Amino acid sequence: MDDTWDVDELLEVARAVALEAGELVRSGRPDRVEVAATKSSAQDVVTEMDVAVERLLRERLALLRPGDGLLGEEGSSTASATGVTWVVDPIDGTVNYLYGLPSYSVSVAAVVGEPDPSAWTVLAACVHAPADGRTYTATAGGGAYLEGRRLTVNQPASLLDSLVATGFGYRVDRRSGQARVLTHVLPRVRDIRRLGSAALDLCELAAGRVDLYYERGLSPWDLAAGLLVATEAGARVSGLRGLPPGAAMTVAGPGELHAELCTLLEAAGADTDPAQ
Ligand code: LIP
Repeated sequence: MDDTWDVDELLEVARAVALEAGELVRSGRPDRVEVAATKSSAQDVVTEMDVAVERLLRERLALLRPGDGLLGEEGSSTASATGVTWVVDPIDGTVNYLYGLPSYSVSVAAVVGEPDPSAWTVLAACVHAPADGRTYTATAGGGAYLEGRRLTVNQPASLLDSLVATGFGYRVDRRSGQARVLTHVLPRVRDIRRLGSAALDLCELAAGRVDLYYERGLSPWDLAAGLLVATEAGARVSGLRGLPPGAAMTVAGPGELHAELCTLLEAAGADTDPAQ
């Protein structure tokens, strides 16, 4: 691992800002969360809290790491003068947050290189779940942890024994294609779980609470921190057809089963949308 960067210092910054943001998310949640805006569809919602948390992350990171870049789900985009860029999702699992379901997280990662899954190296990551206080962390080459417990992915005997997490997009055409792919996957696995936060899906994989994960349509901020946590817990994380993980497809899991799931998804054309 390149020792140019102090990954432990980057992790401490990631943890500090994720926990502070998580406290704002938790303590500031109104009884009735209002939708402030929508994005790719009327169901792709942004709350006032998403915007407020990204503002807090932007302000804190500018103070703690002057000159670093920033890429955030709610519009933050600052070029890096230091080589490090922070890739943040203020609330990953916004619909769960809107409904008061616990599976949502603050996701913070420090990367070097372009802040794109095809070009970046993720150096440090923190995924914090405000609803129950779980905090997942990882550094490049330093392992993945849930609080003080080192994480290792499960090694299920077969795909049919595997509990598989996935997620769905917000556009109707994308969702109909994902439903078709599900008909190929569901009969061949133990069961499916749709938790609603990609960052937490990847962390649950790292913790052995699901065996595999796949999803089409992830943005860099959905993926960055969970990618490092899962990788440092021993997961292989990729796209399909030899490509890196990213918007087309992200597949994560232990070696052979990861490859078996990729083969199944490639045969099902899971990295494409139905023709309009
Ligand atoms: C969410 C992703 C999740 C996906 C959801 C949603 P958001 O991100 O983390 O994997 O299935 O549809 O996109 O929009 O809540 O930050």
